[in-house]
Amino acid sequence: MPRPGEQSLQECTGGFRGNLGLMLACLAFVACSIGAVQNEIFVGPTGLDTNPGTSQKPLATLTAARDKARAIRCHTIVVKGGEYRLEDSLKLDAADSGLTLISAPKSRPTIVGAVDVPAKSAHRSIDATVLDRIIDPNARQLVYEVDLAGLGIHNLPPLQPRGFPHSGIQGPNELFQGNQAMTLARWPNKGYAKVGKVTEPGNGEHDQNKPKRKPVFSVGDRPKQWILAEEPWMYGYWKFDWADESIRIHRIDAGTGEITLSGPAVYGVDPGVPFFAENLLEELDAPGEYYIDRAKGKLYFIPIRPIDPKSPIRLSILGQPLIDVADASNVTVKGIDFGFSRGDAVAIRNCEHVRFEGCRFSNLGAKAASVSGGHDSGLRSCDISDTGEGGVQLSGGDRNTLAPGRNYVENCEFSNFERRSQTYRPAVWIDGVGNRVSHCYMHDAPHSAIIYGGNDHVIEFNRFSKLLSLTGDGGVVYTGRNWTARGTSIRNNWFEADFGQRKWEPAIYVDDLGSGIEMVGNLIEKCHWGFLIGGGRDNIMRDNLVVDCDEAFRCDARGLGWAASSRPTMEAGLKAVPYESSVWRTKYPNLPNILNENPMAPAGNVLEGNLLIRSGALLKGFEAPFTKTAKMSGNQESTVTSDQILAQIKAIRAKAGLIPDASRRQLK
Ligand SMILES: [Ca+2]
Repeated sequence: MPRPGEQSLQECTGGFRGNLGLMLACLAFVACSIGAVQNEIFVGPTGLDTNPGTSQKPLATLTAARDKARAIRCHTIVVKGGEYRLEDSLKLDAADSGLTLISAPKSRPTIVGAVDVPAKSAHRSIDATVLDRIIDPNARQLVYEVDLAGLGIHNLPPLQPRGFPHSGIQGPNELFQGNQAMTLARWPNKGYAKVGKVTEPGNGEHDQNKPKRKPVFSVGDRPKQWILAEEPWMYGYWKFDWADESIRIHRIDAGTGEITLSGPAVYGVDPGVPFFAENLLEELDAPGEYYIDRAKGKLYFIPIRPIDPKSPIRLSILGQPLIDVADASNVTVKGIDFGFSRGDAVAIRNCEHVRFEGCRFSNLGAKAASVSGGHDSGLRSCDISDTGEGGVQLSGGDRNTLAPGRNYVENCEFSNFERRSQTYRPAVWIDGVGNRVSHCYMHDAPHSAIIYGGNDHVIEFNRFSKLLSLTGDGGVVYTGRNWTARGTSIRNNWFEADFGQRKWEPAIYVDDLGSGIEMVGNLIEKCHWGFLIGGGRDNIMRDNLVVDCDEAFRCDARGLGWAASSRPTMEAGLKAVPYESSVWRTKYPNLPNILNENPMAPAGNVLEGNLLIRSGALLKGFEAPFTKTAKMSGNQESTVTSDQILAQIKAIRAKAGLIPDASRRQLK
């Protein structure tokens, strides 16, 4: 194995072609090496920032290592194993261009945004004013107490609302025992209770200009015991099974237990919908639950397993990204783990050729990464799991000029990436122009894997399984409601099995008049619907294999019926981009004249060479205006899997999903 410095030099000399920034960075590296003073800076949790930063005498903090790297113009920081606790983001910018942060051989350093809660600081609570509030008397003897204020921990912000309407948020202070996230004390402990009689549904988005009316409803007698709760919240699917939302409780009627929420849910509240209540000391009654009294600076919890220093208890604190890279080029971060933080692990903003490779991201309050602006930057061969608010937000590129971002997420595994908000927090959300998600494996989450807008992205060779497990009306790969979000290619993906609840869920969903999407060579197995095309235009479905699905294609003309009212939204989307400009006209010739046609009607769709195996009749799910205007040829239906088709299926499976490269092998 090359030493980190040698590896960096190889990468430098291999990448000279036409990149001045990289060339300068490499020249500085070579000069530094020739100078022979120090071509690697070492950092380790047991080091000292007054050390010289050698392997034997490493620095202690990443910030000191960055500053020293800048000062002596070296470009390799070797990060020794152990845990690095950050109180603020490690910020990298143009001054750090050319820098590589790499784990020391055979070690897995971890960068965290949490504080340790030492085992010796936790003791069984004997405070009767606390314990008597806990409803289950058997739980009272299980509760541990920690004086956070006494430990100097004061950064305890109030909870933020989460769910469908609240993107871009951070998690609360979360407690972890070992690698497991604990749960804000809640009722019921698992699953959901149901809303009873609704006295006032509240006004949602449809009359948002009127004074807000707070929802009022009954959920039975249990809330009568929450009267003393400091900051009770409810999380629910208040109207639809694709729109979750947490809302603070404003008032509980002591006599009836009736709940008044602090504000309306986005679509109002219906009787019978699922919810749970959380952040209640009264409901601290199960292993793994915790509660923080912010006013007193006290933490109460019931451990998942006996408290053991080998399985440390951590409280997430940092809301900002652990590493924030802005306006830099040719920065590589390799072989480092990130976790136990309230916000995103990583931000990559307006960068060129910045890459995180072979990193693990887990137990985060928000996302693994946000990649915005710049170009040719992203994540390669990383593992992302147990994140609160999705996996990666990926954008870049210019919708005015259609210049591509070429930012990417490749060869990454994503699982349980909607741990807190459960809808519309996909593994990757793609925006902008010309970005790519390839060779990823996305599985085990309640809603979509990929949601995209913008233009000309590539979604290829990915593998998907066990998605949309709790929610409805979503697709594994989803877009919609925009005539201009064209040019994305969804190709050669393997939709393995186990999607949704067999109600609504297609593998590929081009919702409400979405248009100009190319879907080619995908293998879709054991799904409810293979494709749902919501009445849009210029969509191409070619050479797909649909196996053992209830229906292969559902293609409607909703814009002529119930979705006709969305025309203003569609026209607003059209006017938001220069669709009549020469660059747009050249690329999307069907768009400039759209308003002179019948734009709400399907048109220009193509179905060619698709093969349906035990997936019903091709036209079963078509509406007439779609069928009439689509170009269809060479599609086949079959009940048997011939050897030739089996070989085709195996070939798609073999090429899709993760590639076990050197960085992935080190993750195992
Ligand atoms: Ca509970």
